[in-house]
Amino acid sequence: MPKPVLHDHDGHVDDILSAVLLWMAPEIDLQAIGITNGDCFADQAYSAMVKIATYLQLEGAEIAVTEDAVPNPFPDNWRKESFIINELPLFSEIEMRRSYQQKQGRKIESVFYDCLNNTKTPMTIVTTGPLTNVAPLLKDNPDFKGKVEELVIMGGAFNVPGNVQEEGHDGSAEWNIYADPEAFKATLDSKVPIKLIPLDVTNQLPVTKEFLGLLDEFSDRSRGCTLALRLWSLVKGFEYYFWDTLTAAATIKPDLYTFKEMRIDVATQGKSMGRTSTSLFGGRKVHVATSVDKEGFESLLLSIFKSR
Ligand code: AGV
Ligand code: CA
Repeated sequence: MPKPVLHDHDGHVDDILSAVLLWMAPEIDLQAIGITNGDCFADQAYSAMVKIATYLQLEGAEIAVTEDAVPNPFPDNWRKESFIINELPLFSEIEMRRSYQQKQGRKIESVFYDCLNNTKTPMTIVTTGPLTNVAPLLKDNPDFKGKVEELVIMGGAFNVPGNVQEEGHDGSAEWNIYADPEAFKATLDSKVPIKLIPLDVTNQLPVTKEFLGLLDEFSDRSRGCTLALRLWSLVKGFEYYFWDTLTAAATIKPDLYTFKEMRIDVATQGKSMGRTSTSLFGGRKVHVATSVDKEGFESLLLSIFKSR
């Protein structure tokens, strides 16, 4: 039986490709995708996601959107990538599928609520952006505890520097947590089992030219590979990691990863806002990914993208 999954993402290149991976993986039954106004402009990322579903002929998952702001907004130049994605020439030929025409995306909170409320099998929630939508869902519905199998989160930095470079910040935090530290804190306060994919492990896997070359080899036969190549090619020129796709893959094939149980906490104020740390006393037990089988991961991605 495929795992029922909800994916909340914030619209950057690897977020979109993670949604595609979860949608295409036979191990997963992706029921809904939520698009948050984090590392994107949500209306642009929503429209791009709809075009991609049409381009790859993917069906079944409802695409939802929330245009509320996050407390600490992502840099505009990163967010603007969503305009470029939405206007990729790749999509100019395709006709919007009728089921999506003129339809506004429903709000994430109602779509996720409906999915959890109706599910007979506990669901896995994957987040590859801030926890702004998922935290209140768990907080306001304590009876959902038995409905959520686990939460798989891309976020945090423990024994490596963070990636926030904002004025007045000490650089110790990872962006998804920094964007809404209170939401992450509230998520830790829930009773749901949590797996975390932090920068400590994603730093080990940059998106390489070699990997893009493999996608290129299949791009004349595979729309999945063509799309992945085009999207990742938009962001080359600086280090771009397999952040969110590593998180999707940890949901699809957890055996590729080593996890360590740790007690963790998060700073919600001050110059280290959003910093995650281990805590000897107190804190909340989570399973933190510490390493991944690089070859196994890359071949998993390739085999999924190649399948369309
Ligand atoms: O901190 C990693 C998160 C991931 O969810 N995002 C990108 C991934 O989607 C924020 C981020 C960090 N550095 C970035 C980011 C960069 N150079 N460009 C765009 N986004
Ligand atoms: Ca993201």
